Amino acid sequence: MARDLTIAVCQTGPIQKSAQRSETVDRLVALLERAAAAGAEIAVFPELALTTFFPRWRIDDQAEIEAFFEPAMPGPQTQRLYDTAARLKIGFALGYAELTRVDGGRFNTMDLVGQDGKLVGRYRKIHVPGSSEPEPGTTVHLERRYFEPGNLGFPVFVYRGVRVGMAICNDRRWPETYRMLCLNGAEIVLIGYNTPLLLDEAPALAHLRMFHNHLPMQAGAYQNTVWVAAAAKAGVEDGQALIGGSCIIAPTGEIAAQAISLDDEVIVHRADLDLIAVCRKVNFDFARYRRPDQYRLIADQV
Ligand code: CDT
Repeated sequence: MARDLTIAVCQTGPIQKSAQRSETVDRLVALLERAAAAGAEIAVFPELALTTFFPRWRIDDQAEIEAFFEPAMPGPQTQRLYDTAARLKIGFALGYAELTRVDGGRFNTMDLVGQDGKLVGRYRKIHVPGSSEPEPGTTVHLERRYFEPGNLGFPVFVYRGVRVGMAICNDRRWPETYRMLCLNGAEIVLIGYNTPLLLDEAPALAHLRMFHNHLPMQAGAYQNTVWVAAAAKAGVEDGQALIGGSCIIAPTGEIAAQAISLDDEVIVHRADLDLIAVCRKVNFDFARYRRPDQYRLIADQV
């Protein structure tokens, strides 16, 4: 029997610092409703989809920092999104800043929520980029000030019978992300990102920002025979331009659907999961051809 899953990517436009959480959740609910109306069975939202991308600032005030974090998911402000998922029977993956209840850990996290509005699984960003203090000549990007590196590995969860993994922004540039997820059996990788259009440290690469967005995701999809669905937070957010280019990529490496705006936008594609086996047979039959005994350095050397 043919297997498929209809995926929606819910790109958002900028979420300014001045936006109330309730306004932002309104936007996410509207996107989820549009995704469901278009026949999607699962949706992916951006990284840190509930707030502005606050690591662009050095903040010292702990109360101000904590206001960007979610101590519980769902919480009073986000419950409506989960209720919408259950009502419309569409699950979603949502990026947010997680404050752990027990020990106050802080992670850049993405949760996968099921068609019943209940948590299916959690991923915490492994490749946390930037620094903990501003560095001269470099775009301020202080994720390492606010987030610990993820400690949950690269888990894969069963969603409506489909094996789904997640990755967050900078993770998408690393081949290890896709290989780990796919060795764990992923058939679909859901990604959220916030990517500045311009980097002070590399003006010569400015024209390549979108190419370098799609290149690793297309390569990751192709080399691991997996579907990739990636949602950007796009547009000018608190004075910083973020790239869009949200997309759905087939295991062939082809872009099957792509956003055309820098605003709230939904793109949808029916992912043919049988294509994975076809692509795997052509070039990437892991069980038959991979040579892990020859790859030791990949795991042993940074
Ligand atoms: N959010 C995130 O991971 N952004 C990074 C830019 C880092 S610039 C220091 C990215 O890879 O898009």
